[in-house]
Amino acid sequence: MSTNPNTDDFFATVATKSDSGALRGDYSQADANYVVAQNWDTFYTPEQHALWRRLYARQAKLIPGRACDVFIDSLKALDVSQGIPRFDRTTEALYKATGWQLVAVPGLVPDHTFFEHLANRRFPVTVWLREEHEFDYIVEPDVFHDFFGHVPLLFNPIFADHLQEYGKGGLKALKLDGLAYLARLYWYTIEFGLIRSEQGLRIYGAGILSSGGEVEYCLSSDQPRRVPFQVERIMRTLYKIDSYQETYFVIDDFEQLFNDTAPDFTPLYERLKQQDALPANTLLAGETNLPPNR
Ligand code: HBI
Ligand code: FE
Repeated sequence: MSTNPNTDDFFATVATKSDSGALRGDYSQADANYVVAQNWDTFYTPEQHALWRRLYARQAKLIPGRACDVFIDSLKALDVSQGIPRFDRTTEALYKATGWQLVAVPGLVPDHTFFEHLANRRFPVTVWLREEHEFDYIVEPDVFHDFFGHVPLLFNPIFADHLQEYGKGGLKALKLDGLAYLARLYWYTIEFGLIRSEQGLRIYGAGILSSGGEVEYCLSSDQPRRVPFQVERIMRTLYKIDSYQETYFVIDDFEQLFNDTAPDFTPLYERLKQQDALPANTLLAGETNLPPNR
């Protein structure tokens, strides 16, 4: 784990959990890449499939007019409303579409392992499902967050290419002591990103799309800031892991995400190490705060 003093809470949390062995999930059967068998036929109870159906139904009702088109279209095509999906089935369709595969993991995996998977177009999906009392809120990613939130976007070729590049960038960042910065980029895009559309702001971030409350909040509330995407600004900005975000960053399209994160970040990391991090609720002088959807 990084000893960089800028490291955000999320990673401190993960580090603590890893060190104390308190990560949720059964890691005893995992291979060297932390991959396990999903064991779909035996692992899940009827009650867990029923809980998935309820989670799915709630989110599916919220997303029309709020999630970006590719998320809505891909989710529909995935046809996973009726129970926890079989990863191998999805992989068949996904591999044809963008060359990505899903791999089952016991839960959070080490940074290096996570980046290795992405760099090789494998998306790690947690096997276990949250419990009933976590219906509204869960800290660690479970199968509902990982699958429902992340997998639909992997059907978009530009997003899919971006995520692979992010994985390669992660492996580089580990060597350059830039992980905290790259993690902020991931957080404010892949997890909590907004995107412009002709009809107004739309969501593509998985952390929002798998959340019961934030889907509405991020687009309609007057409280948070909505700031045009800018890589260096994001990498300077701390984030909240235990509340709705105080700032969302808005991309124009997935090409922007891909293009603006293509450069070598080595000089950027060096510059960032000389600067203080910005609080999560910062609005810089001259920065646009985009209005909520009406
Ligand atoms: N492991 N399963 C899993 N899912 C993640 O999103 C994840 C992880 N390990 C590390 C990690 N993310 C971080 O390195 C990135 O979010 C930056
Ligand atoms: Fe996630």
